[in-house]
Amino acid sequence: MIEPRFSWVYPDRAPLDEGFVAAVRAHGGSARLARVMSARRIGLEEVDRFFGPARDSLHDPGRLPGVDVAAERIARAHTAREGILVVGDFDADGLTGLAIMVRALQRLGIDTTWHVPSRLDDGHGLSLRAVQLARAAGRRLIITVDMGSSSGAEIAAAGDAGIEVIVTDHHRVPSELPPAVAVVNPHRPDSTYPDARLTGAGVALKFAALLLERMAGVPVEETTADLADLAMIGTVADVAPVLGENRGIARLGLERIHRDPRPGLAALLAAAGVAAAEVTLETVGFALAPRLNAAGRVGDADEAAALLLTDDPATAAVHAAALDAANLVRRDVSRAAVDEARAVLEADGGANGQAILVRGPWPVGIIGLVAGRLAEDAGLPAVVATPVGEHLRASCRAPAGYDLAAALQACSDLLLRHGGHRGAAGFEIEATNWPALVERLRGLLGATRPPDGLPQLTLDLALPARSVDYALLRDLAALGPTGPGNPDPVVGVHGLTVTRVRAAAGGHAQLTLRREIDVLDGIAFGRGDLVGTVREGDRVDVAARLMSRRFGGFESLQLGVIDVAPERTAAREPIAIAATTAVAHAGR
Ligand SMILES: [Mn+2]
Repeated sequence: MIEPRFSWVYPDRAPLDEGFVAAVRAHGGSARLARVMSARRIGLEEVDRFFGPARDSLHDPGRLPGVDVAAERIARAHTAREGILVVGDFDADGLTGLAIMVRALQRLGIDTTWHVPSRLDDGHGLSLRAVQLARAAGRRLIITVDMGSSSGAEIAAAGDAGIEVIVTDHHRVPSELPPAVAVVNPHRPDSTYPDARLTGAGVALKFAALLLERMAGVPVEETTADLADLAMIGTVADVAPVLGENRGIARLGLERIHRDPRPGLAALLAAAGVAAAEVTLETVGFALAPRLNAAGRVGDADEAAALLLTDDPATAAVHAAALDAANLVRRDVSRAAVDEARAVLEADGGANGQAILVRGPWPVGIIGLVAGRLAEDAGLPAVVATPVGEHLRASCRAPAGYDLAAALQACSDLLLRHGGHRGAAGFEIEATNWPALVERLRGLLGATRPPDGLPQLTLDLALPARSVDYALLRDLAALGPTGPGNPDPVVGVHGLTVTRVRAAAGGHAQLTLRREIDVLDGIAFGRGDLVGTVREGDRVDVAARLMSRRFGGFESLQLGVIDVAPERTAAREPIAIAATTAVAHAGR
């Protein structure tokens, strides 16, 4: 009996704008590609930039709010031979952004030191300890990276100590801007910057390029191409959508790392066993970002900053080995914590299909990872709390369809502070309020549970099996580089007959699927369960990513099968992909 694991969400069937399809076609793209682009909100005005060289996707850094005042203040520091302290967040976005800023200032000949606050002792934002460090070192100017918009109190304290602060950040700004010399942040209410999806490292990249142009005549394009590898890592690590300017940064970053990986990244890639020439955004996500983050989670984030700042291969190798070791510890500690959390949950009587809420003595640096794992495995929201000082700190993760930020907002009377998004959030709470929170949050999250209880899977295209071929794979490759917010398209392939299904090593399943006269090969990663539920002769639809398989010198299409459903025969009707094409049919 075939039971789909996901609730499939079909693409919009409304006809596309003819002008948009024509513009995509003018660049060699198809109507099917136009359909996917449109679903990702790539508009007509963006089509030329989308297909053009990567630099076309980058906007003028002079349009970022606050840059003029900030650049003037730094120029003054330069003239007066003042030193500057750069403070960056301890995650991969903050660390790569810090490396960009420090490298730019050093290239200008400015005496620059840096500091990374501790996740455990300081938390996010500009810490008072950082202000004290600046004071002790006689620094009169601090530049923040990937933080600071909400650090009004600390910035005021710096001011009292005669230290000025320039904020560069991409987090939401509070209703009152902090008392900084300048706040460079595309989310400022008065910002006219065209694309607010930049991360902390992205903002640092733009500002660094502007500084080097204004103060040293280095073309913006040169700085951007040189430091885009670092901004690309921050972008992927912060799960910012790889669309618009971020996609331009990702393209330039990949070019940079393929062409000439800087020593720190080369060493980290070697430790991960990935060849620099083979780096994709996926390898950035699973090989580079976790190793850079590991230091801040289970050790000292300075190690990661030092790695990104060295140009000496031998020094880089030492830092890379330390990060790799930290990553192994992080993995072990996370695994153990996931097991413990499951045991705690069992003892509490389980999640009862509502939401998982557990507390335990786990390192604060990994509770987000543990919550993510529990949420993914159970298909339910998960909240994992751990004591920090007098209070509990918690990380929350939820599958699509839930809204954690709204649920926490409704519990704000019980919380010390909270923040986040629909799928990921965090809070702090007095331990005495924990039982009340558990009860209320279970009720709130249980009530917003998606109707059929299945997680959603969004299809980018739904096509009859005969329309799915290697040409489609090549056609959709124009979307790349794929990554967060711009994933490999998922295609609903309709009307297939299973001719063979067998288990493959590692818990996977291999499928042979017949369409009219030939067959398509499928591999379903992590779906060993299909071997017991799918039978030869079954008529099915599959949801799959298109993959290229090299075999005997030939490239052929393979379906990366995500889900299998019984064929839908009802309500067959054409999908209007565009007014000028009426070829595709698909069941719904
Ligand atoms: Mn960030």
